[in-house]
Amino acid sequence: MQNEEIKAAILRGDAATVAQGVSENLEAGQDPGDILNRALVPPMVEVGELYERGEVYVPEMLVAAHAMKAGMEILRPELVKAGVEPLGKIALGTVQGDIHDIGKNLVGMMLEGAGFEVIDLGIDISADNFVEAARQGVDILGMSGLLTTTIPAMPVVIEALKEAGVRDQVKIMVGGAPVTEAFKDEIGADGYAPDAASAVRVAKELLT
Ligand code: B1M
Repeated sequence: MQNEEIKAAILRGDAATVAQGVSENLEAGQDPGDILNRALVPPMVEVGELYERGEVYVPEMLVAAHAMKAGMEILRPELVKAGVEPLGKIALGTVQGDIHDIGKNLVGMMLEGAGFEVIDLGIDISADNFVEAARQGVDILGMSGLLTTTIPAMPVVIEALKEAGVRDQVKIMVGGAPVTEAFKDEIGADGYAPDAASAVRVAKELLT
């Protein structure tokens, strides 16, 4: 299948065509890294830019991300076999006491679509679990929080990282509706993104 057809299928949220296209192209001997970079990443970049310009909204971004994920499920083992290096490794979780995960999942899907390896820690994640993820050797630790009552858990995680001696081994990105750039500065995180499209940009900046 032509890359253009896969791209168009992602943009219209047609997961079945994306999965079929990725399978066909792998069977035809196409390089897994090429499929990622030429067919799956470009439409996610495009949808992120459209979102930032206010030309599409969260639902469009979600359907595109779901379609991209259908292709990634097939491609991921082949990327590993081929030794294709991800842009970076990021562990994402919703902070303790908070079970909102729609935004976190969207951020994860957009990051995956951009070529990051994403470890989804889940929801209601304790400081100890974030510390453990940092110890596993990720580049970025991402904390999501949707409640004004739960985002105070973010500085608690940062303190726990310091106490465990791993704060300097990871970059910390924070986000979620009540989180702001000023809050990020106040708690000593490294990056803040207001939405999933800018989370990709911020994650790339944190690794340069
Ligand atoms: Co809740 N809820 N909720 N809720 N909920 C809000 C957040 C609320 C604003 C609704 C309201 O009152 N108007 C309010 C919070 C008020 C406040 O804190 N000031 C609220 C409340 C109060 C509660 C409960 C306490 C209600 C109750 O039980 N009395 C309860 C708390 C449960 C808990 O967590 N312990 C609760 C429960 C729930 C549901 C379970 C029913 C459900 C969650 C389902 C789920 O996530 N699986 C839910 C929902 C759906 C919402 C609303 C309606 C939508 C949230 C959402 O998914 N938005 C929300 C009201 C609203 O926002 N209109 C609300 C869409 C999503 C794509 O956006 O999550 O902001 P968002 O993510 C964005 C950015 O923030 C950013 O990128 C994302 C994509 O663009 N982002 C990051 C997010 N994480 C990031 C991380 C990053 C970077 C960017 O880096 C790591």
